[in-house]
Amino acid sequence: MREALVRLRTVIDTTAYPLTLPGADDSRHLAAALVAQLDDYLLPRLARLDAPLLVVVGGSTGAGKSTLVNSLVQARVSAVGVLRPTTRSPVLVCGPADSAWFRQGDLLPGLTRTAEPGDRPDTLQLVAAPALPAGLAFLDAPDIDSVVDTNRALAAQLLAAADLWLFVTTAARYADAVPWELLRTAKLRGTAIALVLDRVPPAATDEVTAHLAEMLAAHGLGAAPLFVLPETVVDGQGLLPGRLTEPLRSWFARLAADSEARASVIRQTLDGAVTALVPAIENLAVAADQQAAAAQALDLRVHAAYRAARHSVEQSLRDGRLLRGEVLARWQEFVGTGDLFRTLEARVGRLRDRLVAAMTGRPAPNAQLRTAIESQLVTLLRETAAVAAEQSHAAWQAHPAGAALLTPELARPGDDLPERAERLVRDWQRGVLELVRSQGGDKRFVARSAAYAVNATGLAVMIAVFASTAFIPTGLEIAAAGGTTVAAQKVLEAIFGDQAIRTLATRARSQLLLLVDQLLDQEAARYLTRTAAAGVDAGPGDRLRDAGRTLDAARTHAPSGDDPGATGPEVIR
Ligand SMILES: Nc1nc2c(ncn2[C@@H]2O[C@H](COP(=O)(O)OP(=O)(O)OP(=O)(O)O)[C@@H](O)[C@H]2O)c(=O)[nH]1
Ligand SMILES: [Mg+2]
Repeated sequence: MREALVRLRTVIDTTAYPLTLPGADDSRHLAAALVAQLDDYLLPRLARLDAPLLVVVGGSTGAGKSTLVNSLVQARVSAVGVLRPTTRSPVLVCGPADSAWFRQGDLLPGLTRTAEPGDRPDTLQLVAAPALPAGLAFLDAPDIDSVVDTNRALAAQLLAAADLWLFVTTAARYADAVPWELLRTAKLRGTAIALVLDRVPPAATDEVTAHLAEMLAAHGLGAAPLFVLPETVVDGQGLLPGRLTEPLRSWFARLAADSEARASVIRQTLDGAVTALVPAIENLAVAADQQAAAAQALDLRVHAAYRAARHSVEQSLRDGRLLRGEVLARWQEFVGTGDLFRTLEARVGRLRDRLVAAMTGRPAPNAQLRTAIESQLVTLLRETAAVAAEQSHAAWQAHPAGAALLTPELARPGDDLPERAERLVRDWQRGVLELVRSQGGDKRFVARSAAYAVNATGLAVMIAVFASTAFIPTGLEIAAAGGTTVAAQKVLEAIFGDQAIRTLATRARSQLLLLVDQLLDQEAARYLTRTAAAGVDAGPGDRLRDAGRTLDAARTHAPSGDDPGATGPEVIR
């Protein structure tokens, strides 16, 4: 059982709910509360079943909790006051024999033990009271419905560490909502409870007691003993008259004296707390799975946007869209004014050879064409990346978890995108020339391919990549109208008719798309790293459920007889 709980603690502690989803806050709190309860109570209690029974005194502010604790131990161990709330730092009173156990700090290890009164919520003042029998300790907690946040949180934490809740309410406050919420929790957890109805005006005793008893029965808490204390004046020490607290004191004295009875209270609360873990874990498992699903959904949206971007680049290469404007003009200039076009004849030799032959000795190929290709491609990449960023941003904006991860700059491509796109195109162009040089074919070609020829062929290959087949009319017959456009077309047709150029173009195209993929991957990573950094694990729900099943198997199932809670409490006056 202990092992199962230790394992469960690790799993709960390492499961995060970082994405902003409905209920994620609740899950984070629940997980933190469970880890706290395991550390504060379940693990130390399981390790020492015979440790003293801890009664945590809880209730609304001013109900008289501190006064009651002081009265039960016959000493002013906890400050009482008129300023609400008075108790801010918990005070634990035990018999001298039990001091060592509580001082040792296994229980509620997060609270620093002190001997002096204080008002820090992270300390626990320990007081030994000779009037208190061994085996029993009272913890005076801050108010449960406090205006002070830390008080409320601390009170809940302390109640989760109790073997027995002693709930203190008053004739004026017993119907308040907050105590009943906590009592419901206690009932769900199977925590052992006793109640004190304090400061009851004698005339109203029957009515108020009956009503409270009714409420308790309706909440299934009828089995809890209910102590009714009439309104009274406190003595000079601020203590209640002994005769009024006598029934409570003797009830606790009997409990302290009877190790069987104490063990049974402890078992009840312990079993209840462990049993309550099972649905809580399922709760967390569902939330953890939602986190994983949301992270995945966010990633999918980004993948979809950047896949579409890649597709759009591919499409632009295929439909000849890039072979327009400046690029086309430069290409026409490049081929139309040189010997290239003039030497071009249908069905004559290999175009590549002719290209080389025609261009040998010409001035350097048009650097402007290369620049035009570069800027055309860079523009395409920038536009495509902008669309993908916008789409991803819009998709995340529409998702609560996505919106929380967004920052404004994600709506645009990365700042360094223009630079990277330019580098990409230059790298690609260099790669194409390298390809022409190395894959250019036979020795004859290589021998002839001076730097100039390599450049010319490289440009033709780039144009072929841009043109793709879609741009080229299928028939080779072109109306013999003059003009450079027709000339350029013819050259393109010839280029596409040339197998070597086609092969080179296919490779150059793949290389370009590979570089584009890398570029877009980097762009998408700006988003994907955010979901990754949020730290949602894969399959977190299963890990939790698995740990829950192990615990369930280790659990000693308490026999569930008739629920005595529905009948009505034993009222002690
Ligand atoms: N007359 C009368 N006064 C009481 C009784 N019980 C408590 N008081 C007074 O009510 C005030 C509040 O009592 P505390 O014991 O400090 O109340 P508490 O529940 O500990 O309050 P917090 O620490 O603020 O949560 C003090 O002034 C007490 O003296 C009682 O039975 N009769
Ligand atoms: Mg108090």
